[in-house]
Amino acid sequence: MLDREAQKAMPTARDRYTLLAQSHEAFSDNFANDVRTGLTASPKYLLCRYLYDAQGSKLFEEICHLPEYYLTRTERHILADHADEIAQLFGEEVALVELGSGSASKTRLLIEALLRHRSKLRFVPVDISLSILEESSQALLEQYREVEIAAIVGQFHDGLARLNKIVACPKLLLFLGSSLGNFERQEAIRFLELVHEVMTEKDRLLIGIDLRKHPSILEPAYDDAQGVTARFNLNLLARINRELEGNFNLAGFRHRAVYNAEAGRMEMYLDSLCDQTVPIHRLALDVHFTEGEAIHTENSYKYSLAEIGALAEAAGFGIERQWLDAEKRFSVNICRPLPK
Ligand code: AVI
Repeated sequence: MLDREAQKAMPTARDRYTLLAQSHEAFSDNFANDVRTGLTASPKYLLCRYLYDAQGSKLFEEICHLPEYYLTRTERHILADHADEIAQLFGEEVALVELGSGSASKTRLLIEALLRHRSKLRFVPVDISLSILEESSQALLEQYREVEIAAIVGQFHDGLARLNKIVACPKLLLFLGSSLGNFERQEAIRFLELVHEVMTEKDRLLIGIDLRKHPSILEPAYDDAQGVTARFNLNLLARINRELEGNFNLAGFRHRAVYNAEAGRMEMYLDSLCDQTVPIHRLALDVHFTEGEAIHTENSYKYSLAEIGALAEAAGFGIERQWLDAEKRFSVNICRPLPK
């Protein structure tokens, strides 16, 4: 047991935690404007980043445990098998940065591997959900006394812009869960270019990317038997009701998920089950729907190995290591920035 003096000297979980936040107004203003733009467009759409309010983030956590949603557990297996090898790519000093950290559950594998050979570690999670960020940071700080956290609540671009002010040592940047798949293909290149800009030659980027495969595996992953993904998708309408005084009747819409093989992407929609008009009071807007009319809510792109190579190269990276699971469903890639 530690004596009193030693206990006093030991930093508490609070001392090891800093939160950097984007202003709340900036967030809610964007939401209102983006909902107006999307629901007055033809065809109608809503940006998928708005799926993740506190409720949506919880539902997404549930999705990650579903039997049909193979992505999370497959990536976890790959990381578990190679965490030590990844940790050995770095010297004594390294900071772990996670873009879109969510509950950071897979990150624990890397934190533990890094701590096996180091006495301390700075972790910088970046996420748009404050509640999930605070909850997961608290759990990590309690579990690992050697970890210090500088959490950034905001969009990835904000996180990247602040990164080098808070991290001076080599970095391992994580972009897990095939989150890259939620960008359009050109946007994915631009995003990786932004990441490249904040990296030095000693840094590495670890990206988990879902692979192209048969729709019989993909479609159930995005339309599960328990209806969790349907609730996740419909929560977007519930969020508009909560935050913008919308009047969506959730029973008047149905979740739909289809694989577009040509574009190589899963698409999610909310289909109107009847002709209806939905007022959104805070926007002073009435939105008209015909029966069967869809709101496009998400694209989730899948990549071939050749497409991953081309994507990395286009953004200025070389692929240093690449691991797949035995069924070739998912890939984990270590990207090295090529000289600028
Ligand atoms: C967060 N993102 C990578 C998930 C995906 O697979 O595109 C979001 C998701 N949408 C439906 N299920 C999961």
